[in-house]
Amino acid sequence: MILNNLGSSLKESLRKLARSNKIDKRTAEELVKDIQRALLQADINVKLVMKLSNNIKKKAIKEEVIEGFDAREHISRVVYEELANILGRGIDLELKGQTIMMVGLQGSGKTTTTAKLAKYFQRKGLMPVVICADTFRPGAYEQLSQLCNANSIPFYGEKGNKDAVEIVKNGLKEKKEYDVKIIDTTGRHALEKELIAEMEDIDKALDPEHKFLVMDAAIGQEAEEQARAFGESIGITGVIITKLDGTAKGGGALSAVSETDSGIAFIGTGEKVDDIERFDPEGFISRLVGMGDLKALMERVEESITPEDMGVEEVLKGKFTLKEMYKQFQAINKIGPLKQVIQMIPFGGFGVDITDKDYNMTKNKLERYKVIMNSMTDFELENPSVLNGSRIRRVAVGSGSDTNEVKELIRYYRMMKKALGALKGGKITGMPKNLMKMFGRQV
Ligand SMILES: Nc1nc2c(ncn2[C@@H]2O[C@H](COP(=O)(O)OP(=O)(O)O)[C@@H](O)[C@H]2O)c(=O)[nH]1
Ligand SMILES: [Mg+2]
Repeated sequence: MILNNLGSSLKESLRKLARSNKIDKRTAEELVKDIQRALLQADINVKLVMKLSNNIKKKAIKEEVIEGFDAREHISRVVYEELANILGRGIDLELKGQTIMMVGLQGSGKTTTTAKLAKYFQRKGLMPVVICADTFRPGAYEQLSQLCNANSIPFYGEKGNKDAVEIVKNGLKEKKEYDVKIIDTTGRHALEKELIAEMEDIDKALDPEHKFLVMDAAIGQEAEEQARAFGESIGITGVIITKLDGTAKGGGALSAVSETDSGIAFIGTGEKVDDIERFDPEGFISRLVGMGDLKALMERVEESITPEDMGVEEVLKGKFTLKEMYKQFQAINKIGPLKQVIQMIPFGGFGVDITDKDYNMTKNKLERYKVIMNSMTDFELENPSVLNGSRIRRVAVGSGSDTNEVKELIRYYRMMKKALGALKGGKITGMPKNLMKMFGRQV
């Protein structure tokens, strides 16, 4: 998917830049060409690519490289800002009672995503109910009610009733006690007048807090027209891109976001109800340009393992010793597919692009680190700063490793501690501190 392909080519282009303090015109032009190729291959809209590359070129050459940063960091920031302009800011989705209307063409993944969203809210401790307002597609009622039954999601529908607006009104009355109401609507094969008219009627009857446009990652360039049509008729508060697990490049759908006055709310990454992720453009782009995405990791971690597993309470109190890190290493295995998790961590010395070979190495590394920590005393685990040369030598011998590896572990620990410190202070994007500074953030 786009994340992998576009990500690795962007990273490759950026890697070509020497670690110098100057960017000459020719280097900038070559880089922009590489980036253009990567974006076009990912199916990003041509107009957007041209606009973006012009801006990158202008800014990369014109703007001074900020003191203390090298050319690569400078250009990363410019690329980051320009991509952020396309993808929009992330959308706020408050965890409270609300009504959400799902729209999109037939086959885009509306019904599946409706169930996924309900599940998402359940995981967050809310009580969602799903209402089936698709009266057009044969079997729509059965599909959604079965999906809901199989996943313990409360459901409302009226089999045989062709009046979608009436069903929605009845459903809202009948299911008053639920806090999040998610309405799955009809789709068509193409944009048709009837479809738009029905969406407008439901929109009026519902007055929903959110209107999510569901788009298939494989859609390509017609995404733009679709997004514009839905945007103009009912207004879109967020886009959900589905099937990003497949081979689709996703660039069409991504480009279409700039046609709606919104951003990407979620991405769908599989057929199962749990295969949905909240989308965070900052994190996404950070990953594209080769920085880790600690925020997405944190969200995942929050959902799949208990706070005790991660020693969250201690960390929030400002306590993060090797003991807490040890706990976290053990917990990481529980969040499984480790590979996915690791890709989101700014793993510093571990390298950002993870191939299967690297991944095994990294997994082994975590195991090695655990062995090393097992050779430390409780006092050392609780007070890592006491680990001086002689202690390090003792630990190295005791764990059958060498002092460099022990030092590497300590460096990793310090990096994590720093990252968690930033987390405590509020926003975290997984960006190194100096980059956050470049993006004008308070650090
Ligand atoms: N691989 C994959 N398949 C998906 C995803 N979302 C939906 N689908 C599949 O896409 C097909 C159409 O989905 P459906 O929800 O019925 O689309 P609707 O017509 O818009 O309601 C179904 O076979 C789903 O299983 C996704 O994120 N990944
Ligand atoms: Mg459907």
